[in-house]
Amino acid sequence: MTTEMERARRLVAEADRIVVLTGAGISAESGVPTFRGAGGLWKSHRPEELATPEAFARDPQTVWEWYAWRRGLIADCDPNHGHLALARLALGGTPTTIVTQNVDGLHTRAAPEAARGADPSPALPVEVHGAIDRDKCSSCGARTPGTSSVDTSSHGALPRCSTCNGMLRPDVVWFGETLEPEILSRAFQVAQDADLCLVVGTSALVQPAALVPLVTLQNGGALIEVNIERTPLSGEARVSLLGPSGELLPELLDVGAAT
Ligand code: BV8
Ligand code: ZN
Repeated sequence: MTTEMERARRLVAEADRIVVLTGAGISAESGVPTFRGAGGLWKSHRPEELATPEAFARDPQTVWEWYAWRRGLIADCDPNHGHLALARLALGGTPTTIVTQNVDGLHTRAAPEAARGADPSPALPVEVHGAIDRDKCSSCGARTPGTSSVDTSSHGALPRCSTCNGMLRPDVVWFGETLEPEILSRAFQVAQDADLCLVVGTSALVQPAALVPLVTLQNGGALIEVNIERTPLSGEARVSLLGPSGELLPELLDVGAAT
């Protein structure tokens, strides 16, 4: 009797081009809280409260406090076996592009770790919602490395751009903001070219990122979902693997979790 995992492994083995869409769930086993799960990031703060340009305009100190706290939390987290298994897939034979909604930078850190001295670039992700560890100037758009020690003691103490003195912000896409057009079109292009989409650890609620798997499906591709629960995409999946991605991805992608 063919198990779901065997069916999924065969789909991966037979795929010509793979696109991966990951969400906060892939980083849960690294210790990064998800957004909507129990004890999720947003339990303490609602997204409308803080991850919006309006919130930043109204109360930049509180928004910076939340991001500085998240930066500090993420700094203590490492890529897990799920990130590494995907990086090894992307560094292997089948052309694979990792598209992530996550801003935690863990896929970016997994790439060189998996490449072990080889060129890590095939495993570097398309970060459709930006990166929390980067700052962006609200005025001139200059991007610089961010720190988790942000002085939020007063409005005047908030970080400023060294070029134009504009207000710095975390280089992430907030609700109500459009994604960088060239990044979004690249994500849709690889989804269109793929004949297999692996959807890992996302509630598939946030648009337009959640359209990526549908683009692959519309072009006749197949979907494999890896999640600890069913989502709105589960019904569209050729195979739905229920369980933690840190355990299932090494098995699915044939890379031992131990390595
Ligand atoms: C846009 C960066 C055009 C910030 C993020 C009203 C006004 C304005 C816009 C809208 C509106 N109504 C709807 C919209 C569109 C809105 C949207 O989609 N809203 C949703 C909530 C309905 N989208 C936007 O605003 C986007 N821009 O549309 O621009 C526009 C402009 C104006 C007006 C209209 C349209 C911008 C969206 C980007 C938001 N920024 N992040 C920050 O992080 O601070 S999104 C944020 O959610 C994170 O990036 C996160 O990745 C993402 C998606 O969440 P998930 O990754 O899926 O995480 P979640 O916690 O939900 O789920 C975790 C999953 O993992 C669960 O399924 C769980 O079961 C699973 N899991 C848990 N553990 C494991 C696991 N799976 C496997 N293994 C485990 N161990
Ligand atoms: Zn500037």
